[in-house]
Amino acid sequence: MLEKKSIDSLAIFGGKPAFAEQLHVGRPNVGDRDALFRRIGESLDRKWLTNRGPLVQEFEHEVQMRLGVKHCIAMCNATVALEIAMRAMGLQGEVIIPSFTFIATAHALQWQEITPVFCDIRLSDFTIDPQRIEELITPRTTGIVGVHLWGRPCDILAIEQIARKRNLKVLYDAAHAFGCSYQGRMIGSFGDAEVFSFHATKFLNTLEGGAVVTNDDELAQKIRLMQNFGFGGFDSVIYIGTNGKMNEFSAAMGLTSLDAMEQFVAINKRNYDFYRQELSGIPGVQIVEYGDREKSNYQYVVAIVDETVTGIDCGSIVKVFHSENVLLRRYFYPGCHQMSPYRSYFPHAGLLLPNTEKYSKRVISFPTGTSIGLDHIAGITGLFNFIIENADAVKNGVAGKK
Ligand code: T4K
Repeated sequence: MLEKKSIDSLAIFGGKPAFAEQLHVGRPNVGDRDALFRRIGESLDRKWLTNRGPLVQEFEHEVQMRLGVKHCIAMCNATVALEIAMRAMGLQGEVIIPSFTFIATAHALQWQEITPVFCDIRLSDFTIDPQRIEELITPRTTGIVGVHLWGRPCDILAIEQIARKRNLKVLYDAAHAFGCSYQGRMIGSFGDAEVFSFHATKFLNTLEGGAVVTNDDELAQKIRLMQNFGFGGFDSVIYIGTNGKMNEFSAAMGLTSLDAMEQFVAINKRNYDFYRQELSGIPGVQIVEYGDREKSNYQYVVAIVDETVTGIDCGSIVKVFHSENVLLRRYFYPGCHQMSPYRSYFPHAGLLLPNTEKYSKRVISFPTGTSIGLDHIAGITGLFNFIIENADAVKNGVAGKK
């Protein structure tokens, strides 16, 4: 790690990058390789590679046990899991979602010609604002999709109260929230269903993968049929379906990741605490907090940077870091309503989303996970502090390079 002592030594202005190798936000957490290869070897010996093999069944069972939920239907990824869950729940017409999320939340609806109606976030936790939800309900509204952003649960109590009163379905996009809790209960058994992502970049990964979890027997049965072409038995299709199945290698990775889950949490927590310590007290910079009262996976270390105080915007900071081989990300900028096709469908959506508009510009995600050590974090936070201390010069320099 190369320390920066002058503006000229920044890589963007011709200096040597601070890190010889790239540091990523989403480096996969990998458990015990021998256990993984043993599981993969066994599945090759069995010659059973997909279509709900024994490893997928074991993985589903483990998830159910750990979360205290009746059904886990493992899927090929969370996007397909969202699509299938939405369809099985009978969502149609309009569905209310936050705009401050990954684009898959919106696409999963639009893919099925259901209109995503974008709702603003509240500033206490950057999740969907229940006070704004009711204003968006129309006779065409059939449901609400809450997102547990960065693994921090949205206001489940308030959302479910509204849903009950207005007879709406509730699905949670829990892509980030495996291993997190809400009021002492594990995320996974709230609403009509919840969806996890087990993508390589997630806290717990199955290479690609996802799951729908639910306590609703009928819904679970429908989802199982839908993920396997609607097959009810050999040569018998009893429902419209698609292919959303998880394969055995993914389940092998998932089981191996589950074995190491406590270690992953401990490393993420250590990293988060160190980032918080090193970045606390910088005017205009707020590290998103994970309280001690709930379980968390600490997979996202996020800073909110207020340019009006720091004097430098997130876009410029990210550019400087990328030159230094630190691939900071802006999860999630801009809001979905600013992306295609939504920005042409709803050109004025931003008027109803002042918090999303403002805060999506201010968000930066830092590298963490098992491949990031305290030395890396010392280097990253040192660089961050250097950039903020020299905000004007860095910002002007970056602007001059456009
Ligand atoms: N809902 C929410 C709220 C989500 O955040 C997501 C996914 C979904 C739904 C849908 O879940 P899936 O259908 O994917 O299961 C990444 C992930 O691809 C995506 O899963 C994730 N959210 C999103 C937050 O991040 P990108 O487009 O930013 O990925 P990419 O290719 O830029 O990679 C991110 C970083 O990770 C890079 O710096 C490279 C690094 N990386 C990536 C991979 C795949 C590695 O170091 N190793 C790897 O194997 O979306």
